[in-house]
Amino acid sequence: MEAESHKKGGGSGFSVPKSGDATVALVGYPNVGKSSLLNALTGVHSETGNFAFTTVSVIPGTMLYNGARIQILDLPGIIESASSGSGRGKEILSVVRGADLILLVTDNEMKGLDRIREELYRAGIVINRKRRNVSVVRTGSNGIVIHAPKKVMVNSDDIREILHEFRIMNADVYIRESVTLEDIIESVRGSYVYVKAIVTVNKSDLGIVNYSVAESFNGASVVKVSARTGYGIDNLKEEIFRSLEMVRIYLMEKSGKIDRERPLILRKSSTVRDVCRKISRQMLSSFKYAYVISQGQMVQNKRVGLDHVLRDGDIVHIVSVN
Ligand SMILES: Nc1nc2c(ncn2[C@@H]2O[C@H](COP(=O)(O)OP(=O)(O)OP(=O)(O)O)[C@@H](O)[C@H]2O)c(=O)[nH]1
Ligand SMILES: [Mg+2]
Repeated sequence: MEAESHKKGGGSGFSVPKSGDATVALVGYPNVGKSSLLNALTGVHSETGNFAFTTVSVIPGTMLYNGARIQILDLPGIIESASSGSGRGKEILSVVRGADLILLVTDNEMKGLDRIREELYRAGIVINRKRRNVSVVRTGSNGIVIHAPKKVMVNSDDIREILHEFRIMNADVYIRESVTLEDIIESVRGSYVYVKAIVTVNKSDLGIVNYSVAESFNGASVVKVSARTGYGIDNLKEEIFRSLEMVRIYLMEKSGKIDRERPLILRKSSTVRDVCRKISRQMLSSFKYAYVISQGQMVQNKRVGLDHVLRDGDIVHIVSVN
C-alpha cells in the first residue's frame, strides 16, 4: 500500500489520492443525500443543499472503524448518460472505477437506482459479479475453437455468433467455469472492473416508497439509513467494513507484547508477505520466519513462511535475520 507517500491525503478535484486501507465511492443521482451521508459516516463537512449538483468536485473523508481507516469519496450526482460524456459524468465514473467498494445511494423514492447500474456498466464497471475465468486468444486460422471442460455447458453457436459480431473469425476460446455470453463479451472488450456495491436507501425518515426495487438489485445488501436522524448509520458502517473483507492482524513484539490498539488492516487472503510489506521494505528482505497464533486453531504458534495466508484476528510474530 502506498499510503505513506500520500500522507497529506485530502485535496479536492478529480485526482484525489487514495489513502487509508480502502476506498469507498458514494454514487447516486443528484440530491439523494450523498454529501449528508459523508458527513454522517466521517464527520467531514461536505456542502449539502436541497438542489442538484451541490457537490462539484470529489470530497474525501475518513471513516474510522474497527481499527481501519476507510476513505470515503463524496462525488457529484451522476445523471443519465453520464458514461457518454454528459456533465462531468466521465470523470466521476473514472474515480468510481478505482474504488474498492461502491455505495449506491438512493433516497426514499428510489431515485435513479435502475439507471445507475446501466450507467456504471456502460463505463465498464460491473457490480456484484465476479470476473469469470474465460479468455479469447485470436489466432490466424482454424475458425473459433472452444476449449471447455466436459462439465461446463456452453452453446458454441452463440459464442461463435458473438465473436463474429466483434469480427473475430479465428480464435481459441478457453472457458474454465460456467459462463454467460455477457462474460464472454466482457472478456473480448477487456477493461472491465468488477466492484462490489451496497445499496444505501437514504431519507428513510420520510417513509420508503417501493422498497422492492432495491431488494432485486443484483443480490446487493440493502441498508436503510437516514443521514438526517442518524438511523442505520452504524449498521451501514458495519456493512461497509464487512463488504471490504478486511482482516485485522495483530503484531507481537519480541517481548511478547501484543499491540491490540493498532491492528494492521489487510485485504482478505493476504499473506505474511503482505504484512512484511506493510511494515517496511527491510522487513521483507530480513524475514526468516513467522509465528502465527490463530483463534480456534488446534496447532497454535505455528512457524510459517511468507506465503502463509492470514485470517482475521491472527497474531503474528516475525523473526528476522540479524
Ligand atoms: N429528510 C431527509 N433529508 C435528507 C436526508 N439526507 C439528506 N437530506 C436532504 O436532502 C438534500 C440533499 O442532500 P445532499 O447531501 O446535498 O445530497 P447530494 O446527493 O450530495 O446532492 P448532490 O451533491 O447535489 O448530488 C438536503 O436538503 C439534505 O438536507 C435524510 O436522511 N432525510
Ligand atoms: Mg453532494
